[in-house]
Amino acid sequence: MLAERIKARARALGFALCGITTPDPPEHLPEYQCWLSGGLHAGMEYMAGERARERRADPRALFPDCESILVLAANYFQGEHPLPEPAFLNGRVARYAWGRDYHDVLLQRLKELIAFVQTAAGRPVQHRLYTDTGPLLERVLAQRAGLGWIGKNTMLINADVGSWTLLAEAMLDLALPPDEPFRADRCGSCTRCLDACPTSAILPDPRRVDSRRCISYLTIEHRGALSAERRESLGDWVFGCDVCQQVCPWNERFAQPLRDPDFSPHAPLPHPRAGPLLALSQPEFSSAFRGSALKRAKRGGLLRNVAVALGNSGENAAVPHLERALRSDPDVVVRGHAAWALGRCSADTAQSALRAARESETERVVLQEIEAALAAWGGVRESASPTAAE
Ligand code: B12
Ligand code: SF4
Ligand code: SF4
Repeated sequence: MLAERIKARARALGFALCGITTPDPPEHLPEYQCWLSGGLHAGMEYMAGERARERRADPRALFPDCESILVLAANYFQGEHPLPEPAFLNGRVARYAWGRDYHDVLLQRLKELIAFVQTAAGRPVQHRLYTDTGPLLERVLAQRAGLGWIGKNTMLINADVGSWTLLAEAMLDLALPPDEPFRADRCGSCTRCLDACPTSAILPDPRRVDSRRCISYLTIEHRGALSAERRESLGDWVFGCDVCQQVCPWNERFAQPLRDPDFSPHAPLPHPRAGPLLALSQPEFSSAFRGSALKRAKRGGLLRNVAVALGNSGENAAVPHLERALRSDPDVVVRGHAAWALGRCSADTAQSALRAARESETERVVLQEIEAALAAWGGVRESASPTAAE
């Protein structure tokens, strides 16, 4: 049967899961509307416009001749790669970004799958291919194609594979028999992800993530300065966040480490050294992260996050890296966040670096950060001093 042959080919191409669904409107559209009306999309305006809503409401608005949708999931789990010691000098990066940029990897696999579909169907098959690249509610389509359920952390979870998966779709003008939707909810009474989320970004009913609080959004999508409260919430994450998946029992029990070279960590990943990261020029950044998902944060965003992670460590060994960034980084946001971070290190050198920068800095926003950091430094200093503690 054609559908079975296509699924077998998808598995051979490195997709762990493949299901088929119709292009009918998604039944979980109200949850998306609720997410938007609460402002939970934060600054992602591309999720909220009228055209964006219309297209997500009806996949046929994207491709009127669509007869069926192949929904695929690729497993990117690579096993554990603990942070090397001293851990604070390394940035923590979400697993999905350790290897090659999945948009490139999965699009290539989709194209190879389409070549097979056309040969097997014996005719040209019109198609549209997506992997996080179009206005589709991908997880809802995956659940409807039988790939798994949407967990309380809003991830698509499969009982055999877990949730370390990335989704992709091929819309076809070829009729294929749809799979049964996955109706069960295997989360049961578990609340581990809700309890572990460092920023309480997961809202339970209906299942939604408040992007304004989510570390993944803040480190990857948010441009410009972060508020002081948000900076503290990032901990040591410099790109994305995996906490709500790390704690999920379905990943603990069933995630199978994969030897897929496309998703294997490429240097300087999985845990790049914070010092060298904070010193990257624009050309060095472009060259280090060419073909990597990290380039989405852009140089300014990634270096801002690294400065924040070093500030959150409060470690004095971070001072020389932060001092250099405050003195000479061309990006105002990076300099401002480096100043904030220095305000959280108790060494005298942190204070001297802030005072010296106050003399030479010309940008008002950075000067404000320096003043605030000097004020904060006094408090950090007192709480770090043994005399003050007595
Ligand atoms: C915007 C976006 C984000 C935003 C918002 C995330 C969110 N949860 O809404 C931010 C930047 C925070 C983000 C973070 C991440 N993302 Co993202 N993101 C997207 C994107 C582009 C759109 C998601 C969306 O439409 N959100 C709006 C909400 C309302 O829709 P939804 O999440 O699909 O939720 C639906 C269900 O919850 C459903 N629903 C609600 N209640 C119920 C109840 C039942 C019973 C059922 C069946 C359904 C249901 O209704 C909603 C739709 O109406 C998709 C790609 C795509 N086009 O779908 C990737 C995508 C969801 N992201 C992905 C990944 C990998 C991540 C991260 C893990 C990356 C990281 N490590 O940092 C984190 C995970 C954070 C999290 N817990 O969600 C993968 C998820 C793969 C998977 N196995 O689920 C996707 C599918 C990209 C891809 N092609 O693989 N992401
Ligand atoms: S990705 Fe991190 S911050 Fe976002 S919902 Fe999951 S645990 Fe919370
Ligand atoms: S941690 Fe528990 S509640 Fe959260 S998604 Fe996994 S099984 Fe569901």
